[in-house]
Amino acid sequence: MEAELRTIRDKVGAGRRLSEEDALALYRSRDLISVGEMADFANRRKNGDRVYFIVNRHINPTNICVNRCRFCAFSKTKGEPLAYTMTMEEVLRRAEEAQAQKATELHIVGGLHPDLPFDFYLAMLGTLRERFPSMHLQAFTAVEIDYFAKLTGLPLDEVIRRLKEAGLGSLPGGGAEIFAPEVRNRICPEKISGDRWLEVMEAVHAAGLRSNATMLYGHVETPESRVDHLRRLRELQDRTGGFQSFIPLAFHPKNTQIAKGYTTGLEDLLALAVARLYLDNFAHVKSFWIMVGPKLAQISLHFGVNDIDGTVVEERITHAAGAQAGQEMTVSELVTMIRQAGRVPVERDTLYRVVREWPEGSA
Ligand code: V47
Ligand code: SF4
Repeated sequence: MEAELRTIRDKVGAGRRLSEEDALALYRSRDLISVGEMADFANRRKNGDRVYFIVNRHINPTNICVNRCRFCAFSKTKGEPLAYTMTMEEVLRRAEEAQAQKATELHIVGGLHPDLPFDFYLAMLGTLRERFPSMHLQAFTAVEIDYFAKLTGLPLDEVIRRLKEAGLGSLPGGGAEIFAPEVRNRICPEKISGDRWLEVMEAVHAAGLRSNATMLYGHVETPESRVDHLRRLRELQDRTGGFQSFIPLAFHPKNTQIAKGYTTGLEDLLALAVARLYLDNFAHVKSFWIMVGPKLAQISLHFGVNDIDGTVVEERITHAAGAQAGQEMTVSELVTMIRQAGRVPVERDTLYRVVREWPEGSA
């Protein structure tokens, strides 16, 4: 093992916090197995053998977006041929399907539409809550929450209060991308700053809602900017404790304005393992199998990951950018994948409460 890694291994073993230099050394290491072993150790100390998954359904009510980030193949400008906005009936039909499949969560994110009013989103949450009272509504990235504040002129905490009152249960982690301005300005110049993303999340946590955090990697960012991103997340988490899980998102280049190849298996596994080791105040590190593929998602369970997202059913954002994976995974496929990795599958709800466990030997 490299000398630098040995020092890091000692820290991990003693439960000591890693520095930014440590995280950088981990990203630069090619000793994948040693890094994975450390991440696996840190994960199992926290989560034992249990690996979570959720039965959920993604809904993207509109792809019309005024931001048009350079890495985004999903968004369209109003009037373009493939631009769409779902009617309430179309949203409800998807929610009904989710209910029939015993989903416990709807994951709802979309573009920043130039003329849908805030009331549209409040009505959507209200109707979903009324029709599906047991379904958790995980909706709107911090970018959308900021947009609602701009649209209405209301203060951030009032926007969040109204959404919560209408049925919002928690926030997904999207829109974080890479916080460092020199990278952010190149990949999504119109998007809110990293500082603002963190400010919105702080307000969300203060309102008593949990959220996730993400990092988009594999484009023009540097290892330093990734470490900076993780450092800012760890600092906010120290203050609020409101983040539930961290999900690294692998950049998919097709149909985007960023000329780059797909990420490799080594990059994907390192992104997950380094997050597990550096983000010592995050309980959960999640593989989004849609992005890394089901095979690597399974292997990642030995590289610090304790959560696989999810049944999903319909995925537009990564598939618009060339994702090769399917869009839906069944419960039995998820259970088999986790079991084969030698772990205990646990179906969770959004807040990580156990819905069902599959202990060894159970059917
Ligand atoms: O913010 C957009 C990413 C995010 C591309 O919180 C792309 O549990 C790769 O955040 N290649 C939205 N990624 C999705 C998201 C998410 C997904 C699953 C689970 C959770 C969670 C959150 O998708 C965007 C952006 O970072 N994205 N375009 C692309 N071409
Ligand atoms: Fe719009 Fe989000 Fe796509 Fe950026 S990533 S263009 S904000 S939908």
